[in-house]
Amino acid sequence: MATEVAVETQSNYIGGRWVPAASGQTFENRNPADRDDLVGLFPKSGKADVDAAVAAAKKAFPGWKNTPAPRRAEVLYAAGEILKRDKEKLARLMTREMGKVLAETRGDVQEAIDMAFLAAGEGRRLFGFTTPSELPNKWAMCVRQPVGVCAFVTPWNFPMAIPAWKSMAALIAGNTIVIKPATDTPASVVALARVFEEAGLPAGVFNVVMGSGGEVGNPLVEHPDVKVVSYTGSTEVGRQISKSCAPTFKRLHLEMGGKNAILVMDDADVDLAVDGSVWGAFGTTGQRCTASSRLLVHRKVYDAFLEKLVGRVKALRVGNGLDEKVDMGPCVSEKQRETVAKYVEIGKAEGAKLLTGGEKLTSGTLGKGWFHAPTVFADANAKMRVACEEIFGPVTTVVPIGSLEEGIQVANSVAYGLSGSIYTQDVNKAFKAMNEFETGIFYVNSSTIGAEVHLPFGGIKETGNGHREAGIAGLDVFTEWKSIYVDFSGKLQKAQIDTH
Ligand code: UN1
Repeated sequence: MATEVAVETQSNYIGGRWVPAASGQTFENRNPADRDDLVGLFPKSGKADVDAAVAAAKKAFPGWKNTPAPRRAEVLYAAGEILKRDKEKLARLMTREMGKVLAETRGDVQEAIDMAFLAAGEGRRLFGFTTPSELPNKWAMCVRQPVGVCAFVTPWNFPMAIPAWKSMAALIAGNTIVIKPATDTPASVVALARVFEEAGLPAGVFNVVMGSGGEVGNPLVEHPDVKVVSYTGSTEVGRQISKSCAPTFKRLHLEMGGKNAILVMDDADVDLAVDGSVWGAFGTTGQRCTASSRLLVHRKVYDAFLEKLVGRVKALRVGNGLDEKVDMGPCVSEKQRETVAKYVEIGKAEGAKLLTGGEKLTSGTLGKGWFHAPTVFADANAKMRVACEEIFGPVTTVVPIGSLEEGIQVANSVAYGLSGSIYTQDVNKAFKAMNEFETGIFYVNSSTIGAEVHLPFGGIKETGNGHREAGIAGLDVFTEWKSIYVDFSGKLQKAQIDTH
């Protein structure tokens, strides 16, 4: 694939200005479908750049906080309109830097548009509530207030949607931001910053610092002037960030791994279940926290399901995501493809049956990228590593089950709890699974992916730490509740004491 635009050197965005890293150095961002295609050079930043960005965000905070929320909303509405106008261009850039197919990068930008409009709508709501006081002539109410400077460390699999989930919610609530995008996908966040700039967001409210986790992420999450950290990525890094935030009692929102199960019951519409499984397992090349990486299939439909599944997976067209005929793009990087290859070996060694895939794709132009065949393991038992650990690539593992109870037990046997799904025609089974799956998201007769922005997104167990993003619930991460009592009785009244 030919390079579409001249290679540009991008800058950090600090205090409303585009500035190079203090080090003067840059790092390369290459197309994972074609390593000859250099998407751009991005600033290799460090602590000095982080300090400058946090200082800019701190300085901008009082002005943004005191801007009425309906006025803040106007900027977000404008950002939503610009994203709509530029959707195709942004989607192409994202496919080029990250690899997922155009239909999906269009969806990623759409998720940012949806989030902009959802958050903007909150500008005229941001509801607190009033409630009767237990004392006469006393008023009781509570309001949401912004917390301060927020630090975001964002992943490469949803290069614009996830930064938008976090940013739009934080901004409407009156916070300011420093974001460190994944080094595999900085261009999409640079593009988001340009959208905010054009929309009229005041200088210093949204700042971008690019570079590695060690050199930028660590000083950012440790910075004493940062009040909220929101991180999406691996459970391992989330655990480290948790420790970094503890000494200064920062508010921390974590969105981490998943090993999401689709439970296919004996009464399921098998074709529909296969549709959902292929989409959930191989959409985004399996690189979603919500990916359907486990398929728990009732023995009565097991053979029929596998036959259809394998047929469909073999027919998937793998290639450069800019080609509209392609179904699945590459892994995001060589490192990610190595992880996939390692798990394929683990699966074989543990005795799971490799039904299709299992190899890197290197012939012809595919050899220029980090392609891996869509891979299905079957006849696995629930304890195998390929059935328990997050792979984050185009691999799904099928486990036979004998009953609803066993399916739920196996689904809940992993460390994670993000998304789950059941295919059944029986309303009782659907409700039982809905009630008993240990996940933050659940689907009936639909895949494990496809969350919409106006519902809370997040998981339990080792997926999260009790917070949610998107929806109205997402505002909780970025606001402090303030309870206010107004006594207009003209005398000293004592709660809990005068009343009893
Ligand atoms: C993720 O996998 O990191 O529900 C986010 C979905 C998308 C978001 C996924 N809307 O799959």
